[in-house]
Amino acid sequence: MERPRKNHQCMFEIQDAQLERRDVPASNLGNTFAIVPGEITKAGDPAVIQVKLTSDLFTLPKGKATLGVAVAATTASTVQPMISKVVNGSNKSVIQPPDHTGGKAVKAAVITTKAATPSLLNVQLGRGQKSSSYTVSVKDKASTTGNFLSGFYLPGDANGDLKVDKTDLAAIKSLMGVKVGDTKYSFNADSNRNGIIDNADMKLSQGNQGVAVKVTPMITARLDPASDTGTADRITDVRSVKFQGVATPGSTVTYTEVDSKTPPVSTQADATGNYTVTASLADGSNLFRVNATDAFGQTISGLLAPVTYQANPPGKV
Ligand SMILES: [Ca+2]
Ligand SMILES: [Ca+2]
Repeated sequence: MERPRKNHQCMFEIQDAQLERRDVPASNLGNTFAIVPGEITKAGDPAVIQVKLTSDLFTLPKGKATLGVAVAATTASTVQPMISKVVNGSNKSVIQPPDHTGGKAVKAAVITTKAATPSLLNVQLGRGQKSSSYTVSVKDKASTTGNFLSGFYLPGDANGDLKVDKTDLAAIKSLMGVKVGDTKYSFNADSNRNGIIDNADMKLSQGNQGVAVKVTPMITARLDPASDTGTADRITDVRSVKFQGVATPGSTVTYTEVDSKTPPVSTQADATGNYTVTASLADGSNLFRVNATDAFGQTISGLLAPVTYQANPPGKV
């Protein structure tokens, strides 16, 4: 039997596979900039997620912005998470009241099990203020326990480059009246993600003009070709191999061999997000888990393809 869908339910897909990405830029994540996991551990008790806006990672020309957040269960979880409140450091609610003028309650033609209606948040970062903190409380509709993901996105960023500018206004304007299910429908242009692109989305984009986010929900990890002697097959006779990649600027990147064959190594991504790390190899196969933790509170984790140390690697002359 199919579960009845709520009229107001709109799609917002966040998959835990996105936490496991490796070696691929997150081009399909659009204007989603952070995916933060949470867990409801006790039935009836909300889970609490802390996020931090920092002046290094968020450009807010008017000192304020609207951000969107939605929660969804992880693949294995039966929890039905919903945002119960979001407060700032002074314990004041920052959730915008629903806009009843724009939302025409379009029934989504394409809906996923990861569906959730986002909440829009009014966030601030005053001039000279280094950071501001927010607390998201998430409870389960059916009072069960389980794991979920919170996805944060930038409303008004129609082309998913994590900047809101005139290009985005033009994109939204060109899609006025387009509904979910139409071939032209753009998830990113639907700023409030209610299934129809209209004036409400335009207003959000206008309000967020100039806002930019440098947090990115991805990490790349590439074995330096110079560390892969002989054939390019990840079999090498180099003991200390170099990896290069990209993560959120300033994030801490850690490589851990899953069976602790070698000690973990850490580095910090630079202001443009680039990092390099040198890890030592034990004899035979080495399996590294990569973690990147950024100032917003997001950790991205991925498992790399194994790298093997061997005295005479194939193709070595
Ligand atoms: Ca944009
Ligand atoms: Ca909309």
